[in-house]
Formats: sequence, structure tokens, C-alpha cells
Amino acid sequence: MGYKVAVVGATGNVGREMLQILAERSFPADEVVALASERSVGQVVSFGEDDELRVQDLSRFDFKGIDIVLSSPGAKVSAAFAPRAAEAGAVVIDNTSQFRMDPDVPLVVPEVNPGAIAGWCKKGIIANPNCSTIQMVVALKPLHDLATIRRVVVATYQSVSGAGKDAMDELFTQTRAIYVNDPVERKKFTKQIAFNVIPHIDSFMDDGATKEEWKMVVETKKILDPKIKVAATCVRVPVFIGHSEVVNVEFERPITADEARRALRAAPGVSVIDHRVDEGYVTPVEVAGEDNVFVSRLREDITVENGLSMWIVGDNLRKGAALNAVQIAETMIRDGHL
Ligand code: 11C
Repeated sequence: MGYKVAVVGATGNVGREMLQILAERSFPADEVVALASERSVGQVVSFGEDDELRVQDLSRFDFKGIDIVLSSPGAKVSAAFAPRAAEAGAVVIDNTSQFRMDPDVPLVVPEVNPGAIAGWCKKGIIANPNCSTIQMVVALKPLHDLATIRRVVVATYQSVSGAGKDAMDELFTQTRAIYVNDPVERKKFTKQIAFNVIPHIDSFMDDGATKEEWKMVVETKKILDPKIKVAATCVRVPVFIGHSEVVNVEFERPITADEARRALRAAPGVSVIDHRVDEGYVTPVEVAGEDNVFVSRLREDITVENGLSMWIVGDNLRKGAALNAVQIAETMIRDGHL
């Protein structure tokens, strides 16, 4: 017998990807329900190549009988519906920032801390980390196991799909407007995004960091190791899908680029494409639609003790969001939690 699955936020970028990935991976579901806010009710969303689902109203939906909820509706919506769904007996795997730092909610990347899933029963909720954190910790985990990471300095180059469908439209519309000499209109982004980069993702905090940067710091500590220091600068770039990161790491012990490459090649969820020639590295347009996190440009950094630099790229909608959530559900089934 299969599971009953509900996808919340089914009309959004991540919700659509969740439905696609459930179908693609033949997730053992007897029934899949698409839920969203009242204004999307009646819309039809694709489920795999051949099927379609009619969107139902989240606010009126009775979660009784649902086993697994995969959700990405926005933090406020999750705050309101997730406890209700968990109360009705479902496990909620939530992709928003709402529950990530709750000590009673595990924050999980299956390749990194699958053991944390056991804590799901405290609230019936598991949090999916932020996309820029996920792809970084997948690559850092095997290196941490090898030489113990002390400090990470990361700069991100994040695609507009992380900010939703409207943001993707804004990049397209602005790019077109510039080509045809129309006025450039801003809606979602605080500055022009076409042919530009914006060092600002999510809201500003009191210390001058943005919330996106703060998330990379605290989520890395919760998932990988509270002792790791992280300095992050998050930047939006005019790329549709795929986040990239320049990551500089300081370790406790010496580690060569060759050792790191070998460890990364053996690690789950990582592909190393690192040839020191033209085209011997990976860019975001090449990883859109891929499941793995890709590492290129690995090299020793001799300006610090035991330092390495690298370039990490991942599909932010897949491993950075929907795929990670589905993998959490798959791990729960494999390990007998469901
Ligand atoms: C972005 N990382 O690229 C964000 C999107 O906390 O889940 C995901 C925000 C979050 O804009």
C-alpha cells in the first residue's frame, strides 16, 4: 500500500517541482493532492508527463488520512497550516523558513544529517533548509569528515527563481525592455536585475547582514556542526535557475586539493567537474534539471592555514528545495519512520 501525499503551494516554482520529482522518482504514493491558496483553486498543475491535478483550497482541506505533506507556500502560510496538518497525523516536510531554527524541528539534508530525522515526532514537522545552505553543506560534509572545518567564507551568486515565478518574469521583462528601449520596471527586486547583480537577498538585519546570509550561518551550524564559523555574502544574479557559490574553507588539519577531490567524488549527491582547462568547470545553465551538487575550481589557498577554495553549483529548485524534501520523505520510508 502506498502513501497519501499532499503538496502545499502546488502552483509555485517549488511546488510544481515537487510534483514533477514525485512522479519522476515513482514515489510510492497512492494519492497525490495539490493544495494552494483560495485564488489558485481550480487551476490545473502537471503531475509528471501525463497526469494533471486540480488545485484544492488549503484553508478548507482536511488533512485526516494524509501521510506526508510537502510544503512550500511561504513562511506565514506554513505557520498557520503545518501544526493543523501534523495534528491530523501527517508528517509535514516544510520548505519555508518558518520552523528551521525551532529546536523541536529537525533541519535535514539526507546526505548530511539523516539521523536528525528521528526528531520529527516532537512536532510532526521537518524543515527543509534554504537552497543556498543545502548545496553548500552537501559539498562540505565529506570535507568536514576528512579534516574538520573551522571557518567558511562564502559568496553566493543566486538565480532569480529562488525569489519565485514573478521574479523570473521580471528578469525576462527587464531584459526585453532593455533590448527594445522600453522603460525598465522594477517590482520584486529593489534594483534592476537584468544585466546587473544585487548584493541583497531577503530583509536586512540589525548587524547589516541580510536574512539570507544569516540563514546560511545558523543553518550550517544546525545541520553540520555548531562549531563552524560562517561569513556569508548573498548576491542575486541575472540567471534563471541554478545558484553558484564561491566557498573558501579553513580546516583544522592540512588537506590537499587532491584529497578533497577524492572525498567529494566518493560522496553521495556530489559531482566533481574540475579540469584546469577551458570549459573544465560547471556553470548554472548546465546544472538546471540536475539532482547533484557540482564542485569545480578546487584549489589550495595558501594565504590561510589549511585552506581550500572551490566553486559549488546546484539547481536551487531541485536539490535546493523540492528534491531535498522528497529525499527526506524517501529516507523516512527507508528508515521505518513512516
Ligand atoms: C532565494 N534562497 O534564492 C532564497 C529562496 O528561506 O527558503 C528560499 C528562501 C528560503 O531567494
